[in-house]
Amino acid sequence: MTGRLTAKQHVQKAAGHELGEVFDAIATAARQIARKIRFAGLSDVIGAAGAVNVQGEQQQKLDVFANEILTQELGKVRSVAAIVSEEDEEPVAFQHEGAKYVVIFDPLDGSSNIDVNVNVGTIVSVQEVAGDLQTALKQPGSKQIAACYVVYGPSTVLVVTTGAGVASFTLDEDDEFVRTADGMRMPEQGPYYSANEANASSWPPAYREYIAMLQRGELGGKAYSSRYIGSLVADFHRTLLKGGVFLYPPTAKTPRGKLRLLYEANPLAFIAEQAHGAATNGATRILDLMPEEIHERTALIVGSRREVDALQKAVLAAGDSL
Ligand code: P6P
Repeated sequence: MTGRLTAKQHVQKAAGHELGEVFDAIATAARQIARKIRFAGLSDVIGAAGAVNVQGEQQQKLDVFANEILTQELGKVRSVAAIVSEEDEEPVAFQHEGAKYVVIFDPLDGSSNIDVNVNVGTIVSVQEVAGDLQTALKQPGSKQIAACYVVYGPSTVLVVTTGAGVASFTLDEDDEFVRTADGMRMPEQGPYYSANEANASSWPPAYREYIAMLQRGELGGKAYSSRYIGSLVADFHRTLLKGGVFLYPPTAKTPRGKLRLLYEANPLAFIAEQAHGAATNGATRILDLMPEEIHERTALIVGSRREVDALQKAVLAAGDSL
């Protein structure tokens, strides 16, 4: 042990015992997912599970594994009333009398990248269940109690906010998530923009003009490089550490955006804002969006405040908002 705080101890200190237990369950699940991914090539867990999930996407075997582990570990925590997963059509409620949290997650985002050994991740949002579950799931992201993601890469890193800043934890040789950064701040402006430019022809024009403006170095005289991994958690983690902007605009195929509001955009927007960054759907702050259904999609532009503010200004001026 390095004498550093663990994720559970950090969350307990920042937000109390009950939430500490929730994050202990998430860390326990993440350890098992990380191990499964690390040795994926040696066992029969690569590739499709032969089923299609609620999103109509080919379920990968590791999606199923990650979903089962997170559901199992969170199901043991008395303060968790229910979970919502990208992999399940409906919420899964537990018989936990008086439980106050609903945990909403994408168990393994970007899992199709595992076959080529690219970073993938788990993304989690925690909301409070004051009344009934359906009401809790219609709260805006600004009501989140906590959020985190795990990026499974050369190292396994857990990044957490409980509303008092952003901390990161690295899985150590004792298989413990130990704190390696606290009070994380996204750089004011970054060197990278990150988007799938193959979709540019179907973006609203303001987005194309915005990228061209960055390429010309007209935002604060900054010359930009492009970085796109195609794994949301990896693209976000780089943006958090190095600054810049990640964009998934509306496209012809996904006019309401591709990414999911409840378990992708909201938790990452919460972490971004806690690190002095910003997140919008092009017209509205992500954390102000009022969800209508648990799997709804949104456009997502997230990153350093300077780039995100400039994008939202350009989209609103062009009247391109959704
Ligand atoms: P595209 C992965 O499938 C994912 O859900 C996110 O992790 C990623 O940001 C996005 O889709 C990539 O989408 O259309 O660029 O392949």
